[in-house]
Amino acid sequence: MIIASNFKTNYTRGAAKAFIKEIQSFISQTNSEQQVRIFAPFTALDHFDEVSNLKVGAQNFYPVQSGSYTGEIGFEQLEEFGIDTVLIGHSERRHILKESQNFIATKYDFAKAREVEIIYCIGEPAEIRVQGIDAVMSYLWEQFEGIEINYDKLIIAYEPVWAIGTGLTASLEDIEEVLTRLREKLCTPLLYGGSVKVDNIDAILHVKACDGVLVGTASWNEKAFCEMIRIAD
Ligand code: G2H
Repeated sequence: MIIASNFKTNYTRGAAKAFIKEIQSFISQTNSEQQVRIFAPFTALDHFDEVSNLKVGAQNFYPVQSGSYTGEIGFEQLEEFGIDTVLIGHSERRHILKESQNFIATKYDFAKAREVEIIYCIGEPAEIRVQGIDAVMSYLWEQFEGIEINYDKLIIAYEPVWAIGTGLTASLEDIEEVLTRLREKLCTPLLYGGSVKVDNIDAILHVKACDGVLVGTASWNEKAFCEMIRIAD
């Protein structure tokens, strides 16, 4: 299973590095076989000890190696720390930061050309969800516009927008229905994200076609995140 934590705009450099170290030692001590990802803030990126099934990733990047894009982080700056997994298409970047599908596709092409792992996020807002599964699926497929899905390092995270950071989790039936429909066309790992927590992770990981989770809020606590990895084991 893939168990990923998205720190979003949280953690100081020191706190994030301490978190990563604690998760590394938990994985080593327990010999966990889960594929763990931690999407830390840029300020916490560093050279971390190698733990084979744990990768520290970037939540974002600007699709250039380097250049004049004030305030942005280019790929050269990620490569310095050996970052080889990135998040693209997260709903907070689509909706709050106003990233267009066109720009998201440009970022995707750029990361794919650099052969890094991509966790590509998709998800529908509440007003689409109430229209039923067909409306949800056509909304989700639109979020693949410009995305070359035949990529062996692609992971999809289905994160309904109305479930993100709200404490509202999609029902197991809804998650299964969406993931099963995605599975018909995609042979890449499929994750669920949106208010995953210690109490519901086991049931979610047992959903058909679910290959893991992307966790925000509930993972911002070392003990809780370790517990989620343990439950997945
Ligand atoms: C969805 C998720 C992590 P949360 O954004 O990507 O966050 O678990 O807080 O809903």
